Amino acid sequence: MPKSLPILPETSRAKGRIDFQPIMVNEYQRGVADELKAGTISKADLIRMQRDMMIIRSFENMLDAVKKQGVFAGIEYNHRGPAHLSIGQEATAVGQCYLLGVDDHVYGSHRSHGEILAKGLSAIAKLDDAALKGIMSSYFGGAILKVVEQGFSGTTNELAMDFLIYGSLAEIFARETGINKGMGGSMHAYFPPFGIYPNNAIVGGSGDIAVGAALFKLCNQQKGIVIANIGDASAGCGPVWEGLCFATMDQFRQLWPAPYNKGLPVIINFNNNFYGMGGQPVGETMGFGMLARMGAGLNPEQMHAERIDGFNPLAVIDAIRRKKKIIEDGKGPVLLDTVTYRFSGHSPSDASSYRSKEEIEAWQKHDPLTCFAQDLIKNGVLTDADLKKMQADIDALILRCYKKSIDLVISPRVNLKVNGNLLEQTMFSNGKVEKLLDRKPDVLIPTIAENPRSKQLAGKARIGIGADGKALPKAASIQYRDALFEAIIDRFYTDPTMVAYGEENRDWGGAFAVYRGLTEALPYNRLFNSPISEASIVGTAVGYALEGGRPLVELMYCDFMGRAGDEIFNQMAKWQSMSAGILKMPVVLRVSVGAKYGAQHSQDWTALCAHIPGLKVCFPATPYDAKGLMYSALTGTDPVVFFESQRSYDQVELFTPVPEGRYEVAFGDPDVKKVGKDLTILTVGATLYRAMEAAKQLEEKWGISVELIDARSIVHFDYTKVLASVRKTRKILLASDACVRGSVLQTMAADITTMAFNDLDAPPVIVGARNWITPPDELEDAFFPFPVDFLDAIHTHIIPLKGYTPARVCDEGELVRRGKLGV
Ligand SMILES: Cc1ncc(C[n+]2csc(CCOP(=O)(O)OP(=O)(O)O)c2C)c(N)n1
Ligand SMILES: [Mg+2]
Repeated sequence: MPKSLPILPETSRAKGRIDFQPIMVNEYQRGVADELKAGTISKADLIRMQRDMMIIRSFENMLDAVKKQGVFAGIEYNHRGPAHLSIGQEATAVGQCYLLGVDDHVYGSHRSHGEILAKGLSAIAKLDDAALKGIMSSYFGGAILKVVEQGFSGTTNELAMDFLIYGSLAEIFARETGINKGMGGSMHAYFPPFGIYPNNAIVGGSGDIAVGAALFKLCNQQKGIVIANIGDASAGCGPVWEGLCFATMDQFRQLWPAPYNKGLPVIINFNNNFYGMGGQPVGETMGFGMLARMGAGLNPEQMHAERIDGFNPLAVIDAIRRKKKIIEDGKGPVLLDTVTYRFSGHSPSDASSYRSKEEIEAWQKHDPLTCFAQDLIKNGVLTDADLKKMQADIDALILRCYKKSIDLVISPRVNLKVNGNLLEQTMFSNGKVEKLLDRKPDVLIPTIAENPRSKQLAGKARIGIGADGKALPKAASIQYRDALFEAIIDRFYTDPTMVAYGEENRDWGGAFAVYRGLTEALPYNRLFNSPISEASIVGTAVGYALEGGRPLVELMYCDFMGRAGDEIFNQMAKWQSMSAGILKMPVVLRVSVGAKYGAQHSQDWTALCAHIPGLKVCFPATPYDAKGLMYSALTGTDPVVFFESQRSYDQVELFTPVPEGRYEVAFGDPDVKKVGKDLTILTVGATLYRAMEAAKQLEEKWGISVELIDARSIVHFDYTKVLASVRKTRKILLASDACVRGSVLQTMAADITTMAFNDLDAPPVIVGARNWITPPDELEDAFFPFPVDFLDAIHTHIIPLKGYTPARVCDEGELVRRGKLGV
């Protein structure tokens, strides 16, 4: 879309051909002798790599025994949770981590115990004693350290290994002394001080999150690279492809200004063990033949894709060394197809019905642990006796950690049955932060006041009602979209980490002109168009936030939320609590609710978001509330789904003048828009204005005084004002544009009934959209709630309105009929 990139028919229509480059397959064919001769890896490091692979193998053998037999080393334990083991895959993890520092971040999958240990052991080998002590003593106030110190004698480095092994095992066993207090568990554990970032139980989940992590590093000039470790079968997941598309966007190098004009520092690494659970990508569920081929279609560099031998740790080191250089030269991203094999089943209950014994045995003959050990012995790096001693030390380490981690006194579980428990504290972090890094924000216009849009707004009234009490012309007053703009631009000038992206965010000015004026003010590295990839818009935002930044992303229509379902519901919502509050998720997701474009562009899905624990959800209806809530969202530390109605973008303020400067509207605080005494109407979103019209008719025609409350936010929601109102009026109607069945209004009505049953003269009544598809705009009055629907419901269920005949029947018989038909 940028005018600097003209699309010309002469070039677009010219005859030509696309030539692909060869993709290397297992190019590395060297061994220990070659590396020693070249002096690339020291003997001590070679020995450590063998040790680390053996630690991972012993750790997982122990878990395998616990899961299958309920006993390890003669000590019984029943582990109820999952254990997806990677026995056989150790060399891929250890080789990958050899060159990585703590600033290099790895994201993983459901099968990442080995990757956690490999990254941790690599970090421990690189950090000095002071750094290790600092990490261990500050992490959860030294709680894990206290356990591992007990009865321990050895070096700090060895203590750190106990810390890592015990902390990981305690995490898998759901103990408070685990690295995520047991809230992450086997599939979601992480430990940021060692550069171990979220492992994800959603197959391919890291495929877009890691791209967002790399975006953070690029946009904020942070050190290190990011690696996504995902399985071969995840190559079929939409979000993985979306992550790849996002990662390879031309704009990074073509449009972004220096020093940001570099490829994303990310390696998408497929740990290719040739199976999903039982399905086989090659020959059955995919068609790529070799996974590395995928890189060929993504950008002219083919993502520097390569197949490498993950059964040889040296081959993996060689690849990471070369690919890191490519990334440091600004030429990322990279795709790797790392060949490996799991001897273990997908999970302990897997009977390997999909593969033969002979196949497993053939791979076992190539077992990296024995093959690498033999190579080390052959080259005089290790002796058999060294190897035996190494195994004995590892056995003692694993047993020590096992005994401590199953002991409920040493390793208790979190008590979730008391008020203020861990999850009550970590579902939301409720922080307030003006800026997330101390850098100067990149802007193109020195001050907000000089922005052309700000100048234009400076001449407008701050409320849409003139001194004479009459409505001003719409253009004379600040509108809802302007109020959002004011909050957003303010944050851009304060928080250097803030970035905004989504579809048509830049030159277009945002789909609904909220961002008009931002294009002039912000360089590409802070405001850009994304691919039409809703999953990666949200998924990358999750990664960006996990790394410490503040993304403001947008879904053009609420209806597109399904495309980003996992990213919103499983990723954005859950990582704060799954990390026991270590990491924050300050993602603000703007979602526009349509009204005019029919069935797939006009749905209010607040209920979906409110249903998922961990998301803050708001739906302001007025410019004042929109600006104040946006300011709260963009200074908070929690994930927010910010609903905006397309009915509202040109709405002027009718209640409270919109201040020019900063102010907050707190989440959870509904607003009494009009005081009344006979009936409470509680609205969510743009329905407020139709409720106002209904209230006017009720007062003028029937003398019923309505108290009008705008929910403003849905999660949180403080019922205090609503209950006080209901205790006064003894009647309440709840209204929104969402389909009634399963809506947030149902929850609110049920809660109000529970809390104020004795104070009510009638049941709380809900007026919403019908449980239909949204019909064309021309028929909207049959579907969305309009004033007449309020009157019908009030007359039928709350107070008979003298002389009133309902326009549409909505009595018990009708509700039963609709229920039976599911409409
Ligand atoms: C989105 C999603 N779909 C399905 C599953 C169930 N599942 C768990 S692991 C797995 C196979 C994944 O295969 P691959 O990506 O190759 O990783 P591997 O298990 O081989 O490490 C499946 C289907 C899931 N966890 N998430
Ligand atoms: Mg696999």
